[in-house]
Order: sequence, then C-alpha cells, then structure tokens
Amino acid sequence: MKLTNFINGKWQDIGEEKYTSVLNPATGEKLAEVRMSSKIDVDIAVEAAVKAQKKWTLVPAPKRAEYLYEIGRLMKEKKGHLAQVLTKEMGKVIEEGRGEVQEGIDMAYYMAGEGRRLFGDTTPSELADKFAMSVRAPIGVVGLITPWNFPVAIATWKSFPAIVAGNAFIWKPAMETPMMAFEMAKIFEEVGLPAGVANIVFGTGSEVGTALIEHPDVKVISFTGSTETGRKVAELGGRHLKKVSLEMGGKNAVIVMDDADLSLAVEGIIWSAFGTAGQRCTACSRVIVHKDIKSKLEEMLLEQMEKLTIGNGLDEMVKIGPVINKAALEKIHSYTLVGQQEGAKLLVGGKVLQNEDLALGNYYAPTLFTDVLPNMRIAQEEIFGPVVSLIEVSSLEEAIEVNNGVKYGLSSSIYSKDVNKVFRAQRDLDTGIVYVNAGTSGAEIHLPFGGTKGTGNGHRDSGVAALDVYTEWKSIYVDFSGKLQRAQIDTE
Ligand code: UN1
Repeated sequence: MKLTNFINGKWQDIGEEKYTSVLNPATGEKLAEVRMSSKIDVDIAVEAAVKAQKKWTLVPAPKRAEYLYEIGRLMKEKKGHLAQVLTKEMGKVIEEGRGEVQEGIDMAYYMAGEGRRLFGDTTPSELADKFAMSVRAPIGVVGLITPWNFPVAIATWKSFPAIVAGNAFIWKPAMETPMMAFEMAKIFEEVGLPAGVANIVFGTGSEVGTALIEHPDVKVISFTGSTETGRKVAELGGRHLKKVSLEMGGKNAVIVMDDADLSLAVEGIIWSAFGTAGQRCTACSRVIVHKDIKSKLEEMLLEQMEKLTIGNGLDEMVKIGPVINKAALEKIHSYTLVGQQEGAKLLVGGKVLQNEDLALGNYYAPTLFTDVLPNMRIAQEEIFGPVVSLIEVSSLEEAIEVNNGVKYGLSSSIYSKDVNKVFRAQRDLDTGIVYVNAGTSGAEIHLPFGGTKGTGNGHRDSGVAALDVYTEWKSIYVDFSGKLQRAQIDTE
C-alpha cells in the first residue's frame, strides 16, 4: 500500500518519487509506504488552498459545519476500522484506539455546533448614532503539524476549528502514523469537502514542516510535538511573523496526600503512567507522595503493576502496548540508566522486554523508581515512556513546590479528601490542566487543552479557545449619523 498526498481534492504526487516504510510497533511488520514530499508539493498544496479558501470563507459557517457533522457521522460508522488502523500503526491498545477515534468524533460534533455560534461581540460606541461590533474572521491558509501519539484526535483538535472558522489547511502528519491521515483524507473526500480546503502532505519536519512555516501564504502554524522541535518552529515562525500555536512536552505529576483514598490514587497513577505506554504528553511521570504513606503506596503500586498485561494492542485483553519505535526504546532505557546512576532506587521494570512474542516489537517494561530527588534528571526531563518516579515530601506546600519545579506545565493531579488542600492545590499548581482525585490524562475536547512554561506559548487546542488560533478579531464600526463624527478629538 502506497500513501499518496491529498492535494486539491486529488490523490497526487508531484515531485520526486520518494517513499519510506511505515512499521507496526507491535510486530515490526511493514504496513505501508508513505510519500516523502518536498517543497514543491507544499507549494502546490498552498496554491490550491489559497484558491479554495477564497470560496470557503463565503460559505455560511452553519453550512461549513454541516460537513463536520457528516465527517463525525462517517468516523462513527468506520470507528472499528479506524481504531484497528490506529492500533496497528501507533501501537496503543485497541480500547484506547476506539477511545481516540471517539475523541475525534466528539470534536467533529462539538466544532460543528460552533458553526451556529462563532460568537462575536456588540459593544456600545462612544459616539452617538454609531454601531460597534467585533467578529471572528477566518485567517486564510493554516499549517497543521501533528504528532504520532494521537494521530487522529490531535489532528481533529486543529483541523475542525480551522474548517468551521472558514480556513483551508495543509496538514503534515507524523511520518510514524500517516495511515490515519490517509483514512481522514478518504473521509474528507467522501463527504465532498470542496477541493483544496483540506490538504495532506506527507513528509519530514525538516522538509515539509519548514516549507510550510516559510511559505508566505500560510498564516498560522499549529504544532504539537516535542519542546525541542517546537522551539525551532517558533524561531522560524517568528522570523516569518507567523502566528504559531505550540503544544509541547510535559512532566506531569500526581500528588498523593496522607489523607488520600489510596486505592483510587493507585488506579489513577497506573492508568496515567502506563496507559498508552506512557506516550501521552499528559502522562504521569512523577508521583509526589506524602512521607507517611510512601511505603504503603509503593507496595500497592507494585501489586497492581504486576497485573499489567503487555503485548500487541489488537488483543482486547492487553492493557499496555509497545512504544513507537526502536529509537524510543533506546531513549527510555537510557533514562533508566541515568536514574540508576543518579542514585534513584529501581523497584521494578527498567528493561526492554524480549520474551518470545514480544521480541519483534518495541516493548518496555513498566518501570517504577523510588527515592527520587526532585532535581534528578529522571524527575525533570520528559521520558515519554512507561517510567514513573516517586518523590517523597512532607507537606502540601512542598508537594506543590516540587510539582512546579520543572520546566513544563501541562497537567497535574492531587489526591486528597481535604477540601481546603484541594482548593489550594488547584489554585497553586502551575499547569494548564489540574485534576482532583483523578490521574493526569483524559482531557475532554470541549475544554481548553494546553499548558504553561515549556509546554506551550499561551495558545490552546480544543474548547472554544481553539477558535482563537484559527480566527482573527475584526472590529467593525458603522456610523449612521450621516455626518463626520471624530473619535478621540477633545475640543475643550
Ligand atoms: C497528548 O498526549 O498529546 O488528555 C494528548 C489526554 C488525551 C489527549 C492527550 N485526551 O490524555
């Protein structure tokens, strides 16, 4: 199977014929070949998008939204198939695959609803017989750069608000997971989205990503990925005066206070730390625990970790799938070595799994470190794998300080039954998302998604906040006095 670009409503490859393989992380099996595009493909896609957007912007927003309802309906119809493709190329277990597709369906219906809102403001004018309002105007052509860990949901967070707001887009999916983009292109085609509104160009960040950011007709770049790459996107985008929306890494923590419901906390930690094999930007990779319950929590975590079933995510019984590729496996393992060198105590895991059925895939054992100090590298850097560090504290104040003492600020969580502690924590935890008595992952699509510090640059995906990325505020004054009225003139 060859995955071809989707440009101007057609499956077309223009430049040099270059392809690379897509591998199943659970088995190493080759799933498809994907096109490695170049600047020429981007130029042609942008040209088509510019043309298409001029007409698209004139389609009333409620009508644009009807395409999203249709996209949502088709995604729902194909949910089982989409989840299978997702699990095969990304590795997440099938129930998470279906969950992610559902997240995309939810986004379709939610953003379709915005077609009948897209609220602006009316505001009194300071002059008589003058009307003032501000409306959300589409921006034009936008570039979407999405990661492999949520190959469909994150793309819907970006492309659906772009569509409803009247923009055209070029989407560059991650090269590890292009099959989901291909599936989405088929859906865009099937619902009859006008040619050129949705374009998909496969290729690397350095080639296609750079071409998108540098193209003068691409007005917005929305990126989700590592902080390291995000910084490059921001630098290049800055040089070209682009509006750049960034969602980057996390080093999310669960705080467990001495009055917490420990069984509940353990369930939340296991789910957030090891679900998706720890490959979520919202994954829990630190547990900040009150000293009085530390050994009890360790014991309970170990007991539950033993029960985790690891393997090919297509098997409904499996709870933890592989990590994305060999490079990820190496990176994760290097952190295990770092943790040991730093003096943290490895309680369980810390190795690549190579027993018979797992040998061909990229499996890492769920790993738990304890006696971790807040400034150790394993407690500071994003690992993006199934590795958790337990850090001991003596008070809520210390827990919050440790939570905030990293360069990221995506998600955090506190387990406590004390309402005062909980309210103080939600105020003082320096993250874009805070959970109370729940793990760090599982954000819902109708709330803003994003974080502080090294996680983002002030923009948000999801929720109504996403519209701020894909619209420009336009202020309109209508003077119906029939005479010259001069604002900001003071004749006294
Ligand atoms: C991500 O890992 O980049 O909140 C997105 C969650 C999911 C999305 C994660 N709804 O865990």
